[in-house]
Amino acid sequence: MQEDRIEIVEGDITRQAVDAIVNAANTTLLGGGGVDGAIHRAAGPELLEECRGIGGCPTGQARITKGYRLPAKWVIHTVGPVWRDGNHHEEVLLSSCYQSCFAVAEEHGIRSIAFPSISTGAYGFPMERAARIAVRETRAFLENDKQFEKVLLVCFGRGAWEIHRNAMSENKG
Ligand code: AR6
Repeated sequence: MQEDRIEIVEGDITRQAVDAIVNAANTTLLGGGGVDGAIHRAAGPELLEECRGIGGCPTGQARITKGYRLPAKWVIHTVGPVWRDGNHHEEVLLSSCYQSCFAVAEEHGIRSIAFPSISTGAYGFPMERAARIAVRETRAFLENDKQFEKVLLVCFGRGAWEIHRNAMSENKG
């Protein structure tokens, strides 16, 4: 059952013991604040070294690196859209982030993955809308997938957790 494979958890994504964690990066892939900063600090300097060799990533796409000192074996870096007014392809681009991460994960035989709430911090995407997209894309992917055991949507704080729980129940039908 696909619903059993989705978990909404409150916590720090750098502590998740899954095959891959997703980083909400920027197009340079050279680090930043928020979850990106936390992942680079926890993974150690080798992560930045590997990222330098990639040469960036366009918005809506994803790139994979090793996880180095993280509990996770892999980091999948994706670049969410900056929220402007909702009329600049923000929703399509955010959906594309989730789709790209799942595609990369599948190619690497990954069976468990943890996502942060991409674009909802520095990039200003309204979290209710972002959570609906995260839930919708995860369900759509799992519908046709047999390889994945677990998809975690990791929420930073109780408020974020509640928003994601609501998105899970409201979209069920
Ligand atoms: N674990 C899980 N979630 C976290 C953590 C954590 N340790 N830390 C923050 N969050 P943001 P963005 C949540 O700003 O909006 C960076 O500088 C946070 O509460 O990290 O995609 C990049 O380099 C929020 O809900 O990412 C880019 O320049 C969510 O993660 C830019 O920020 C995303 O917030 C990307 O902005």
